[in-house]
Amino acid sequence: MTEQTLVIIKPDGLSRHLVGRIIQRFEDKQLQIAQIKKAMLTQTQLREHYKHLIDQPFFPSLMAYMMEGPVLLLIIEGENAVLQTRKLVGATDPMEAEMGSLRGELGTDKTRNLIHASDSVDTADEEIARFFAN
Ligand code: IDP
Ligand code: MG
Repeated sequence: MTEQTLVIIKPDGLSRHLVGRIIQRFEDKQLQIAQIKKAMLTQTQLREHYKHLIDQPFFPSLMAYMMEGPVLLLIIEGENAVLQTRKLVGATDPMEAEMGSLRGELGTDKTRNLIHASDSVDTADEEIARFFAN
């Protein structure tokens, strides 16, 4: 089924100049970019986006990381886009992510793991509304 999902290329993806390589992998898998924009995320957006992690000890460093520079927000579209994108991105911890995945290949740190991807169709709808409301 055709779906849309939200991808965020996190600040280190931009500062390490990995945007082209990351987007290439989505295109290779026949996923399309429906919308794309560069933005600085706000504390309010991030507290909502990561509300499931607010009590975690790493939450302050996660917030600082996500606000250290601009991010790239993408709506990715295609067949089974939610699951396909999660597979391409790989497990949260780059040390556990499969080598063929983006985090497995390019990531080195459990917080600074380069990319966000929505974890379900419902979450994707919510996150697309949050970051592409206007
Ligand atoms: P996900 O990004 O793979 O969906 P979540 O559990 O939703 O993983 O966590 C959101 C983000 O919080 C992760 O991508 C990562 O940047 C950070 N994070 C999650 N768990 C940890 C942890 O155990 N240590 C440090 N950072 C973490
Ligand atoms: Mg998540």
